[in-house]
Amino acid sequence: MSAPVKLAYSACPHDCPSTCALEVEVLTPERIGRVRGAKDNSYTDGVICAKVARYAERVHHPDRLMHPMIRTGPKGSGEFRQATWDEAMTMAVEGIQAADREFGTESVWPYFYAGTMGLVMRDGINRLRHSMGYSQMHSTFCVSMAFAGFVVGTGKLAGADPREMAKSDCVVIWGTNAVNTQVNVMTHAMKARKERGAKIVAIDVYRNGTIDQADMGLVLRPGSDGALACAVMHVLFRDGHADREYLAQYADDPAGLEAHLQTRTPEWAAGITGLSVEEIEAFATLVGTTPRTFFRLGYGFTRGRNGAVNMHAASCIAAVTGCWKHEGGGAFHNNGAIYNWDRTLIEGLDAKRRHTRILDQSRIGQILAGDADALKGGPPVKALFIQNTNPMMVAPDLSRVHAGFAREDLFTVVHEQFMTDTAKMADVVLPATMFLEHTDIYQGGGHQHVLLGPRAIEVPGECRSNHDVICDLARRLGAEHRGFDMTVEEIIDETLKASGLPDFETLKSSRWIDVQPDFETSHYLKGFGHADGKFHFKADWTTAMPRGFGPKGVPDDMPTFPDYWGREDKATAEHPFRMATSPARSFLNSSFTETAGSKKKEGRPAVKLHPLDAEKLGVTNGDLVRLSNRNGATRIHVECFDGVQQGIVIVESVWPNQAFVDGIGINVLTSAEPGAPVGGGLFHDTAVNIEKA
Ligand SMILES: Nc1nc2c(c(=O)[nH]1)N[C@H]1C(S)=C(S)[C@@H](COP(=O)(O)OP(=O)(O)OC[C@H]3O[C@@H](n4cnc5c(=O)[nH]c(N)nc54)[C@H](O)[C@@H]3O)O[C@H]1N2
Ligand SMILES: Nc1nc2c(c(=O)[nH]1)N[C@H]1C(S)=C(S)[C@@H](COP(=O)(O)OP(=O)(O)OC[C@H]3O[C@@H](n4cnc5c(=O)[nH]c(N)nc54)[C@H](O)[C@@H]3O)O[C@H]1N2
Ligand code: SF4
Ligand SMILES: [Mo]
Repeated sequence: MSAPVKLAYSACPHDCPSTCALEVEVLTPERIGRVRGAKDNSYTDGVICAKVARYAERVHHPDRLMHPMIRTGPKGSGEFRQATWDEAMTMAVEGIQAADREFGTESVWPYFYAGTMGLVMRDGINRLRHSMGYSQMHSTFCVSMAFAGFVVGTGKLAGADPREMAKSDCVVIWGTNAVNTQVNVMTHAMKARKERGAKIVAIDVYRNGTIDQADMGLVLRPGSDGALACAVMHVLFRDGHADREYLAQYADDPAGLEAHLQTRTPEWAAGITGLSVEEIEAFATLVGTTPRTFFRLGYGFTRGRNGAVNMHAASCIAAVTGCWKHEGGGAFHNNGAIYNWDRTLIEGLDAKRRHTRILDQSRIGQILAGDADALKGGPPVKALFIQNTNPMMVAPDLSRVHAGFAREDLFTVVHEQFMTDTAKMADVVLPATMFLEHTDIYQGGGHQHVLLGPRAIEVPGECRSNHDVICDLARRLGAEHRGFDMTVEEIIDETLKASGLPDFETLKSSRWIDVQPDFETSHYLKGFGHADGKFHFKADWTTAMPRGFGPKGVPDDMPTFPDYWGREDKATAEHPFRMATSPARSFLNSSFTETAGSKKKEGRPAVKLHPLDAEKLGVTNGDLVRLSNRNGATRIHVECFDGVQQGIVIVESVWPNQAFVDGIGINVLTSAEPGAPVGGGLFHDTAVNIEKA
């Protein structure tokens, strides 16, 4: 018998609401084997996705960056030479200081997102930013519209315990392709089906893996969810399924809502959504007659111009039926507000300067192009320091982004695990550790655990963690904050205690802490999060945002009551198709596009096109077509697919630019217009023209 394999405990660091508790086989001090989900974590329940189960492929990838590099060829050429850390950091500091000297501190923009969700490694960059007075960043890639739309109704970014899905009689998976993006939603929903005969409803713009698993699949037009939600509520009031007693106690204006919905009939919604009246009636009757209905509201249906309105509208249904009263009922989007983190130390909030400008992450193309409005009237951005994100692939309006990164007068430092499309544009590239090579803490957005991910293996090559690089940069730049002199463990310990949680050692022995509030709080039975304790059918878009979400721009015609807000990028004669860029199963945003296992599963970029549309265009499977609109164009192969409505096309995933024939990815078509009311990426809201290439 061979020796028992050593197991390390960790947490998945990726930008996925599941934040799985992991068990990692440690084969040698440097090598891992299989990765599994922890069985004794009540949310993870022993299940993780396939791409992380094969994580050895990513940690031990032959292409991992191992040494600092300095660019020798033209920007983007990929020509670099190896350098020492000291040489690379000296150059980084000189570039940043040169920008600062000539154009002021705001010309330096530390830029990051959620490549790791570890609190120290993700957010520590803000400590450097604030202590130096560099430009701030408004995070809009992902959650801004979804959070705004949920919080405007409930008053709080929290909801029913997602594990309660297993006790539901109907689970509505709305605008999230959970089979691809957060497999644990399916674990709990499937338990309900197996044990209680629960019905699963999935609502999406194409027949994907989640719809395949559902008892009822609604495939509607992108951006039309507000119409569906209103028609459902119309039927609920009409047929006596509205819980009037609950509404009188818990909602702001049920009478006003009922009157408003008079004209929002299933016939009206059918015209907007492309669903049949029968489908809408059947869905409404199901949720109206099933007290324990759980609404699992995702991100996907908020990535459009009317996204926040659609989220609010969907969340209103749970208030109309009063399903919040029941175990296994209610709504859930994200649990951000159950964690009472004190972020002062990690983010250096005590050093924050109030008047420093805040730049929108999704508008990086405009910002680098010198657009005065995007720059908030301030100086140009002359130096970028990037961790945890790959904007050359994932940001909207890619042609501007590419042109911006190519600017000769822009100095760019990228700290990365791989030579990504963004790293290729850098002057200095620094090699980063992966989560198993450093220690951090994590919070589950889609559940209720704080988890510890302790370092499990040796650091390969000359890789350094984000914390180490930030602290070194701070020393060299003369940034002052006590956090720069602390170890990760010390920061975690102090942060846990300041946040009312057990200390580092306690977390280390328990691996995770379950911080789910009690049933009455989670179900808002003591009142919703607004000052009046009510659920708000009447949305006040000017106020309802979670802390720290910054700029608001509320258009005059943004609806107050839930509605269909016809703001989406509509099909026109010039751009007759509407495109969503839904996530692929084996990639996670721009991550895993480098691993062989994931690449093999995903093949190549393709546009899913209805067979009748393909016929009209005179194309078939495997043909190249050109997708174009005002922002740009790119060519892609056709995959005929009858799981979409005619006129709707799906391109799964953000691929590396070079995976496309023209060397530019799908976000060349995505608009960088900020979504209302707080900004946000419009990744699933793009009108395009398609022609045979
Ligand atoms: N077309 C289209 N575009 C989209 C989307 C879409 O659905 N369609 N989705 C959008 C959404 S929701 C998001 S969140 C964004 C995300 O897009 P990205 O920010 O690119 O997402 P990730 O793949 O999570 O991570 C980015 C990088 O972080 C690096 N990284 C991971 N851990 C560490 C670390 O510890 N240190 C350092 N220095 N680097 C690390 C990884 O190697 C990876 O290259 O994309 C957006 N873009
Ligand atoms: N495998 C995998 N897992 C991931 C990611 C990934 O890229 N790949 N990304 C991670 C990240 S950063 C995030 S934020 C989460 C996001 O996870 P989700 O909440 O699932 O959100 P999206 O991935 O944007 O899209 C989900 C679904 O919304 C659909 N959709 C698009 N427009 C509409 C619409 O108007 N109405 C409706 N009803 N549906 C619509 C899309 O077709 C897609 O199937 O997933 C995370 N997990
Ligand atoms: S499901 Fe999400 S959190 Fe869990 S292992 Fe996969 S990527 Fe990580
Ligand atoms: Mo995201």
